[in-house]
Amino acid sequence: MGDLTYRINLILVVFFVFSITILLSPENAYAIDITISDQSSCESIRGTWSSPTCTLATTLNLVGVDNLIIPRGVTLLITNSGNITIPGAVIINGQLENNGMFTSPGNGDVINSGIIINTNSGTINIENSLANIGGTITNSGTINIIAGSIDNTAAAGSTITNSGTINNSGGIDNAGTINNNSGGIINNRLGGLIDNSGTINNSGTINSLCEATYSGNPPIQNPINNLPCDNDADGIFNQVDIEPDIFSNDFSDLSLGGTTTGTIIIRGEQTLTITQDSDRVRINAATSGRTISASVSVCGGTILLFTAGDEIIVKCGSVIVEVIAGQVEAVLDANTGSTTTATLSAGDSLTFEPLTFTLQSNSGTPSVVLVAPDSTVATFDLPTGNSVTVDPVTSALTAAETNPDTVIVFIGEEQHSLPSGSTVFADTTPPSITFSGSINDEDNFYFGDVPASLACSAFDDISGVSGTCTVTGYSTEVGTHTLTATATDNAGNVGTSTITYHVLAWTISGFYPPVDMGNVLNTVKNGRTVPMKFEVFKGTTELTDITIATLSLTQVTCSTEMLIGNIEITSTGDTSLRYDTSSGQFIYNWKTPDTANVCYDVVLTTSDTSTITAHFELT
Ligand SMILES: [Ca+2]
Ligand SMILES: [Ca+2]
Ligand SMILES: [Ca+2]
Repeated sequence: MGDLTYRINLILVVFFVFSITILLSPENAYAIDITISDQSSCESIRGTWSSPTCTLATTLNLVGVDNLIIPRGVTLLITNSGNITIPGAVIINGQLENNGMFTSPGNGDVINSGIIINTNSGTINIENSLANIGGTITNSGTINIIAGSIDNTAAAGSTITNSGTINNSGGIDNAGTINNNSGGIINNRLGGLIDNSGTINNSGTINSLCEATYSGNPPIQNPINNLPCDNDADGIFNQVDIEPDIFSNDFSDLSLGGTTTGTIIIRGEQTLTITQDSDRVRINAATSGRTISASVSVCGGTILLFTAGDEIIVKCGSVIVEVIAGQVEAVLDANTGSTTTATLSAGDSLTFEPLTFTLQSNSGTPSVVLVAPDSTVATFDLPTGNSVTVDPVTSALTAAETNPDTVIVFIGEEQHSLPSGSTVFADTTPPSITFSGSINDEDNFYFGDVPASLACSAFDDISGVSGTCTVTGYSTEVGTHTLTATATDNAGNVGTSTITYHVLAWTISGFYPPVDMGNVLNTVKNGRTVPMKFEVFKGTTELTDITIATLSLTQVTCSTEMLIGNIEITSTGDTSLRYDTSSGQFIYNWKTPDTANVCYDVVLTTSDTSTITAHFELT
C-alpha cells in the first residue's frame, strides 16, 4: 500500500508531462480523478448511465486518468464489446463487472474493497498490482497476471473465488482466502510466484509450470501439480528426458523409480509433451496438431499413434495404456510377423503383458485387431473387466478364466464366441505336408517291387499341428493308387497332399506248344499227361520261383464255338509244377482225369493276379 501511495504521488508529480497527452486526446476534458456516481460522470467515460450502473460498451483508453473510482453502491459494467485500459488506479468500493477486456497496464493499480466479477467472457489483464482489501473477486473467465501481482490481503473478507483460469506470470500473494473451485485452473507459469500465508481451498487444479515457485501453506484438498521444465524444447520434460539439454527422442522414468521407457519414432505434425505423472508417463499431443500422426514406441515394442488432442498415460512392466483424451492406436509388435492393434478411446485403458500380450480392458471397450502372419484378421471389442491373451506366435486368443463376459471374436468374416477359459486361433492356413520315402508322384513299379508306404510330416507356422500326419491309400496290388497325407492344425484347418503311383502286372508267356492258346479247344485222350509250358517275366526279368504260379482246373461245358486242336505229344507221370532250368521255362505236367467227353479250362494265375487260360476236351 505504501508503494501505491508513492505511485499516486509520482503520477501527480509527472502530471504536466502527461497533460500534453491529455490535451491531445479525445478525453482531454477529464479530471485526474473520475468518480462514477451519476450520469455526467458516467458519460464522461463514454458510458451509459442507468442508476446505479454505468455501462461501458466501447473501447476506452483512459490516458492520463489517475484514479477511476467506483464508489459503494455503483456498478461499472463492461459489456463484452467493451475494452478498457486504465493506466492509473481503479479504486473499487462498489462493483466492477467485466464481460469484455479490462487491462490495467504499467503503473495502474486496482484496489478492490468491493466486488469484482469477471464473467466467462471476460478477461482481466493485470500488469501492475491488484490489491484485494476486504473485497471479493469472482472469476469465471480469464485473469492474466502478466507482470504485476494480485495481493489478496489479510483484511477481513478478502476472498478470491476462481472457476475460470488464472494465468500467473507475476505474483499471487495470498494472506486471505482463495477458493479454486472444481474446474478452476491456476497456472503458475515461468517466473510466476504464489506465496500463500493464508488459505487456498483447491478443488480444481493448480499447475505449477516450469520454473514457477510456490511457497507458504500448501493448498487444502488437491495438491500442487508440479510440471517441470523442458530445457531443450523437445517435448520431453527434463525429469524424463534422457538427454535434457539436447533435442532428443528417448524418455525414461527409471531414475524417478518408475518402469517406463520409450522413444518418439515419428513426430508427424504433432507437438508432443511427455511428462512424469506419479508412477507413470503422460504423453500428450497438442490439440493444435494437424493430420499426420506421431508414433511413439513404449515399453520396448508397443507403438502408440497420436493425433491432435490425444493423451494417454502409460506404464511399462505390465504395460498399461490409459487414454485420457482422443483415440489412440496401440500397435503391439512381437517381431513374429503378426501385429496386434488396439484402438483405445477416451476412457479406455488396457494392460498389456509383454510376450504374450494379455489385453486387459480396465475401462471402456477398446477394439483389438490381430493380423496373423498369414494375414488372417481377427477383431474383437474387449468389454470392461475382460481379458484376452494374444499369443502372437500361434495367433491364439485365449479368454481369461475370470472373464465375466463371452468375448465375440471375428476371424475373417466368421464369428466365434470366446467364453472364459477358451481359445480360438486366428489361423486360416492349413498345415503344409511333406512326404518321405521311396515313392514319387507318377512312379511305376512292377508287382512285387513296390516300396514301403510313405511317411509324412506336417508343419504349421501359426497355430501348430494337432496330432500326427497320417497316410492312407497304400497298396501293392496291380493298378493305380493314390497316397493321401492328412494333417490338422490347432485351428482345425485340414491339410492334405497326394502322390499317385502305378503297380504294373507281370507278363506271362505261354502256354507253349504242344498246348494251343487263343480260342482253341485242345483235345487230348483222357488220362494222358499234358505238359503245360510257360515263362513269367517281371519286365525283362524272368521269374523262376514256383510259388508265384498257381494252376487250377475247372470243368466247363464244351463249347462248339471253339476251334478244335489236337495235343500231339503227351508225357507220362503225375501232375507237378517245376521250373526246368535246362529249357528255361516252367513245366506243369497235368495228368488229365480218366473221363472222356468232358471239357476243362486250365488256368495259370501268377501272384500279381495275371492269368492265362487253355481250353481242353478229353476224348
Ligand atoms: Ca527435453
Ligand atoms: Ca532431450
Ligand atoms: Ca495353420
